[in-house]
Amino acid sequence: MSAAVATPAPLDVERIRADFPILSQRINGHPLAYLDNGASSQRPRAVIDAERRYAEEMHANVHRGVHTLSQRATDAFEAARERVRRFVNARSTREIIFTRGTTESINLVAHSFVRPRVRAGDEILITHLEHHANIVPWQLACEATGAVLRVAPIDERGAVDAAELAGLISERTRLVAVAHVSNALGTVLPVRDIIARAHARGVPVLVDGAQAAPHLALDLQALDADFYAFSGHKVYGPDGIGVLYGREALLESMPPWQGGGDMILAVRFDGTTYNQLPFKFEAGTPHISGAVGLAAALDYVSALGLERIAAWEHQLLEYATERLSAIDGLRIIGTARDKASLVSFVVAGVHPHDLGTILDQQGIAIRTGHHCAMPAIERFGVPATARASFAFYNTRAEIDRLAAAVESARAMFR
Ligand code: 7TS
Repeated sequence: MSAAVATPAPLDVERIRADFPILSQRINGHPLAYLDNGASSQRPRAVIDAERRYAEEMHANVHRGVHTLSQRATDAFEAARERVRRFVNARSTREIIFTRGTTESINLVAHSFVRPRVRAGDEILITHLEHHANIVPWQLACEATGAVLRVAPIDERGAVDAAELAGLISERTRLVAVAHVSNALGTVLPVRDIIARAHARGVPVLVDGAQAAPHLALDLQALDADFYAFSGHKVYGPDGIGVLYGREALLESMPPWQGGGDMILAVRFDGTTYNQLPFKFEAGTPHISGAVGLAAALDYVSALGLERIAAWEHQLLEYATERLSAIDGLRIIGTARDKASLVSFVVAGVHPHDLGTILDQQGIAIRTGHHCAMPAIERFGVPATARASFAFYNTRAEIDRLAAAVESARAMFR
């Protein structure tokens, strides 16, 4: 009578690595240890092949030709939209808008949802750990309208308390916009709880899922988010393509933000009628091959299984945390209980940029700096950190190399 919680079979990481041509390179004479997946992850051959096959066999413009190639391209593009819908479990493809990435998705909401709705004195609520892409578009909207940006705090571990955040919701709050996973600290936010509390006050919620989509299984109907944004290049797909999910009723109520081809039904000088969803928000020729590549990437991660991916990445996180914490003078920035697979850290006496350069000489790629989340990093009294961010194709041996290289850098600066 044991409650059978099936443990997923572990990933065959060595076999998986063979799917990623770029990983077999040597960098500066060493095998590449690619630990910068938070910035951009690598593409499996299946994605590269899908993009190439599209270019070789299908390319033409979409939604506008009767000829065979245009029909093929349109079919491939719309099949990619359906693939995304399934990946996030949205109700309808009308809720899936292709964008250039998370940044553009959030800007779309700032322009078409927030700006027309807010008045001077209205509020937009974010958290202290947001990426600049989930800060600056709201600041611009506030400047244009007189609305006010409010910021929910993070604690000394880098965690966000949903009740504390909800306490900052007022009669004037028009939108809550929060990350699902912090790119600078690794914190997984209690987004389900935040959304439930915001909805109880009648406030819609945008979730920045850039760092979540590669690591967590998504079910947007269960999550009940009003908007959800992510990028292809962080989920093992191409750059220049991303997604905005929006609740259909909200998208219907929003004006377009860019004008041009494809987003119209009829254009006359005395007035233009807009196309239906999702095309209303996709002016101009889209990144068709990018969408096709993204669909292939979602096929790839879905075949591996998000549960198995999360299980392996969790092991990598625990191992990296253990190995790095054992280094004298190393301080991990971001120690929330619920974390995704990245570790931000500083080493006493070694500037993060020097560390990044020394590691690169040994073939180890990490990111250093403020990670486009300056307020989050400065909250911890440092101007910059080094960040190792892991994907399912990373290994414990790569973490051993990281730890050894950090040790040797520390010795150099002593
Ligand atoms: N939101 C979060 C949480 C992110 O991590 C990023 C990119 C973005 C938004 C913007 O995504 P984009 O695809 O539109 O650029 N984060 C990072 C990073 O951590 N290092 O480089 C880019």
